[in-house]
Amino acid sequence: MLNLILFGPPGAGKGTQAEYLIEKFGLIHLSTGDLLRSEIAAGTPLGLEAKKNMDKGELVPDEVVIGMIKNKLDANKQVKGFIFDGFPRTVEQAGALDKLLEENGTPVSGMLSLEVEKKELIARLLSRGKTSGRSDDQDESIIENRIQVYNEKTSPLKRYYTAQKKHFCINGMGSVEDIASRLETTVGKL
Ligand code: B4P
Repeated sequence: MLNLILFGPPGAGKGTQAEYLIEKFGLIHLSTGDLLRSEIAAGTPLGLEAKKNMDKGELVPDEVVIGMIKNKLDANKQVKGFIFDGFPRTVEQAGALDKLLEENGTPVSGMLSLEVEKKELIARLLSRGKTSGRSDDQDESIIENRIQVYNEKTSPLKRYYTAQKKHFCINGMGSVEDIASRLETTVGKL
């Protein structure tokens, strides 16, 4: 099984590149951001609670996202693999993912970290904010907070996966096609 983690700060291109990787490698896409947004759209208690964190650019509590991922793994047993997009985002989430995948007998294959300059991240998110309707993409101070939360809580995961020899840096600047081709080359070596 191929289990890929697509990693990077907000606006690095995780969701964008996931679409290419799913098609190329036939993987199941698990985006915690998308799962949370569909809970919000459905007006569930989980979604209403998560929205409070998301609107401020803060992370949703670990137990909420870990529970969502567990449900999805349980519902997809006979598959080629998964692409985890935006998960894990904390060391606690990474530990939980290792445990869940261990129970399934299929470890993380690699963590692909998209590296993008901060100025470019802000420009991409503000641009998406004009059409997406996402409140967390429309206000520069919320975007700044998301980047700060990434630097403090999520970026330490690079060390976590480096210790497992699973961390791969990918240049996330340039055209979507060029970045997709860099990712494909790296995944081909796993
Ligand atoms: P996410 O949905 O994961 O959103 P994101 O970080 O903004 O990344 P996304 O994948 O959507 O965007 P992309 O970079 O592809 O998270 C949203 C919120 O949900 C979080 O802030 C948090 O509150 C919560 N959450 C989610 N997961 C969580 C977890 N595990 N734990 C706790 N909380 C969690 O694209 C951005 C824009 O750039 C797009 O418009 C795209 O078209 C553009 N773009 C992409 N590549 C480009 C390129 N090469 N050139 C130019 N533009 C490009």
